[in-house]
Amino acid sequence: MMVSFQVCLLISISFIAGQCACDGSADEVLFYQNYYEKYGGDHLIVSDEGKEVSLLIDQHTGSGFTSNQNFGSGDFHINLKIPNKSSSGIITTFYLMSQSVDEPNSGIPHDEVDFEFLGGNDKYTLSTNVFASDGGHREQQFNLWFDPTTGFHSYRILWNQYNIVFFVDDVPIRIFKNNTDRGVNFPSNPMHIEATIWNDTNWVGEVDWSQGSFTAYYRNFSINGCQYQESNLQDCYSNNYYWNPITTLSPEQYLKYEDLRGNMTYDYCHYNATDFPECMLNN
Ligand SMILES: *[C@@H]1O[C@H](CO)[C@@H](O)[C@H](O)[C@H]1NC(C)=O
Ligand SMILES: *[C@@H]1O[C@H](CO)[C@@H](O)[C@H](O)[C@H]1NC(C)=O
Ligand SMILES: *[C@@H]1O[C@H](CO)[C@@H](O)[C@H](O)[C@H]1NC(C)=O
Ligand SMILES: *[C@@H]1O[C@H](CO)[C@@H](O)[C@H](O)[C@H]1NC(C)=O
Ligand SMILES: *[C@@H]1O[C@H](CO)[C@@H](O)[C@H](O)[C@H]1NC(C)=O
Ligand SMILES: CC(=O)N[C@H]1CO[C@H](CO)[C@@H](O)[C@@H]1O
Repeated sequence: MMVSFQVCLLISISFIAGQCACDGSADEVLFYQNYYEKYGGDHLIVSDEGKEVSLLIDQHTGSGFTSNQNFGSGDFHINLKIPNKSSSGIITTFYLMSQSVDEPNSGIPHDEVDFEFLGGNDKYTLSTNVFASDGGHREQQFNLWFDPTTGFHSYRILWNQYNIVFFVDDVPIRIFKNNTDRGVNFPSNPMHIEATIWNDTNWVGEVDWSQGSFTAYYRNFSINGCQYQESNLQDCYSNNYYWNPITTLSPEQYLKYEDLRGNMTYDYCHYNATDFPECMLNN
């Protein structure tokens, strides 16, 4: 079953009304239709009648939300604005995950596909990572071509049986191919969506709590995903879902992708190629 409430509703409504509401603004999907609070209590605030959520972290706690459903494939997106102050030590995220953050011992293999902003003083590094039933360690990090603190930008993860593609404002910044036939691990378990704000002193430095609290803002809660129900993972590979036949970038996308590779500031393959067969493959 396709969980694209926005699309489905729009089509049925516009048929009845005989007019097209296709710009997506009229029937925006609201937070609680697809997500719920994971932790943080009053540090998670839903506003603008459900169209916006803010996640706050202070010395007491961070906060986060998670999707109602698990998915077997999809084209997942969110619009995000990260904290606009010196935020060393603070991490703002949007990611897919096979198990819940609070259930690390669930026995479900750990698959994860991450966007993580590593807050800094002047620079805001965007880190991406892939876990595939393993410990991850596949970081690739970028400096972006805009300031992610001043406005909302789109962060998107396409996940089908051929590849995972990370997009920022529709620019592909990373491709992780399914090369399981060549010994590369690839996420293969149902995943849900999470978004959090947290701190990690070891990874990104001390937090200066004297700055006060830190807030990230999220919008655009529609989900284009194949909802996972027990035993239908193969159905999620069907070409009836528009994202499944996507195996390559368009020439225009590829040019932008190549351009951005020059702005990669960290590549796990550079340091750790021998541990990861995908680093040895030249595609
Ligand atoms: C940072 O964002 C807050 C709202 O979250 C706003 O009130 C404040 O003016 C912003 N500060 C700067 C320096 O842009
Ligand atoms: C690469 O980074 C530089 C400096 O941070 C920036 O000026 C440029 O726009 C970036 N290019 C792309 C394609 O992101
Ligand atoms: C990865 O590709 C193989 C074929 O090479 C396929 O059998 C498998 O189902 C794919 N894995 C996922 C998770 O889509
Ligand atoms: C929500 O995100 C989708 C996918 O990036 C985009 O097509 C759509 O225009 C966005 N909607 C809003 C209201 O920003
Ligand atoms: C290299 O990968 C291994 C796991 O295969 C991990 O334990 C180690 O921390 C990684 N090193 C770096 C520098 O990422
Ligand atoms: C508010 C919050 O989540 N603080 C955490 C920051 O990181 C330290 C070290 O990992 C934790 O102990 C805090 O709980």
